Amino acid sequence: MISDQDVQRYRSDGYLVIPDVLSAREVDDLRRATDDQVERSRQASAHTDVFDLEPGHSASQPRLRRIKSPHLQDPAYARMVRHPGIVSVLCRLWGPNVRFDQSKLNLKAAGFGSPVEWHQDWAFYPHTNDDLAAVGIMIDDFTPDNGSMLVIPGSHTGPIYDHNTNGVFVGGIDPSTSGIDFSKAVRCTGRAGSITVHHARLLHGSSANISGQPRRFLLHQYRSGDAWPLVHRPASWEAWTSLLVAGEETLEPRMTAVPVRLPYPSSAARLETLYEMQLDLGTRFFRRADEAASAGV
Ligand SMILES: O=C(O)CCC(=O)C(=O)O
Repeated sequence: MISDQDVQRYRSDGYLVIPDVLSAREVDDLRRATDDQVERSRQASAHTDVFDLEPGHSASQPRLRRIKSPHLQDPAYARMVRHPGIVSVLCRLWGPNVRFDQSKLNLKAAGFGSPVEWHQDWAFYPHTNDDLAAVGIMIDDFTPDNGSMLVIPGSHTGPIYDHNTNGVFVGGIDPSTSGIDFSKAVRCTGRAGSITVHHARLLHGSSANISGQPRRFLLHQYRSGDAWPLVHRPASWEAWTSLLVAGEETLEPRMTAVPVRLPYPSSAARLETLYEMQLDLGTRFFRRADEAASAGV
């Protein structure tokens, strides 16, 4: 459970890093499940419904960038969706009703893990209120060198930035025109088994991993039980209700005065992932691993 001070910090900074939420056993289970998925990815020669591949991926040298919806792939991931240590934090922030949305696992293998350009999750999935957050589970130690997530504290109370390039939603912010002060960025580091909680409107991104240590990050999106999506309507009422991880269902979404920018028009890479969409970003902030390695940083 988090303290009153943590709740205040979340309200003012828009994020928390909470140490040691998972047991060593749970971390081991996640590592084993992730190693299994990397083995399976040897069979993929292009992106699939489950795997997003790094450039240079091959059967002999698997380079997996993302596992999509990992909670549907292995019980070790599925157990994390309703993890009491995670759900209790969200109940403390929002009250008793909490709903899961989806999960992804971003792998940044030692030496070549891809960067994620600056963005706000809210730009992808605005709701009727902004009690939405992503919970990131550190499967490895997150160090200053291995591509751990960067956030801009307090940015969750600011504007929703333009995530379009050439008139198309690319899921990333052009750093050259945004006016954002990136010198304010803070790195979320911690031991394996720790979690991050970041508000859906918080600016965040992460650099390539050119260190010798892997960085695997299991990310869950959650929302308050009374937040209703303004885009991406639920497939069915039953599917929607099955996502509640705490509390009770409601037919009365809470509406608040929140800034919204719709994620349209869609890019051709929309059906792939964030990484593919962000390739269309006009100017990038982070160097790719190959560029960073050749620049010696
Ligand atoms: O993997 C990371 O460091 C950031 C991930 C992220 O922001 C995302 O996938 O939306």
